[in-house]
Amino acid sequence: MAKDEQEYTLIVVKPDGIKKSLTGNILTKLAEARLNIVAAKVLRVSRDLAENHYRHLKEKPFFKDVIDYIQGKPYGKNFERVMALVYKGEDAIRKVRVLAGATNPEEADSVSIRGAYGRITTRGVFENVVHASADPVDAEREIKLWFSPDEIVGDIYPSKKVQADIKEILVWE
Ligand code: IDP
Ligand code: MG
Repeated sequence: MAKDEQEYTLIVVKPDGIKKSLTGNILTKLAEARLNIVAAKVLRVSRDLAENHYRHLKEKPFFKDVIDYIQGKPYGKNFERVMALVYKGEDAIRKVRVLAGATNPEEADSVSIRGAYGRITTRGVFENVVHASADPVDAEREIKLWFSPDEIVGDIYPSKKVQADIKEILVWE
């Protein structure tokens, strides 16, 4: 990658981060990387999205627990949500991974997000508060999975206009 080339990375504040009221702390920590936010939203994670996002873990014994975890199932209805963001900047993927810390919260640097706020549950799930894309290929796949082009500021990947066959949409009363 050329030194001044812009990268994009997906960050997800997982349901444990929402439940522990950590969104502010996490965004403050991420500000250390001096990146730009180009997208943000709060959403419920469908089973389809969860399974697609974590498809590389399909054969792992903890797959079902990780799917339940990202959907917020263990925390109750109020916490079945996440905050998803796209950050842009030079070397964004690596910088965010450093601030997030190692996958296993017990091995993560103690001042990283996962080191400071994560834990391993009694079921053995790494409850590590945030997702952060691991490399450019993952980042592009994940950003396209979580966001549509019109939810992101700037044309980050090529997009096209299509005629949508809209049957019903929700509007304010
Ligand atoms: P990453 O989130 O650091 O990229 P991945 O290997 O992609 O790590 O795993 C996705 C998520 O699955 C982790 O963030 C963690 O919540 C969970 N996980 C990964 N490996 C394990 C494990 O060995 N035991 C329990 N949970 C795990
Ligand atoms: Mg990963």
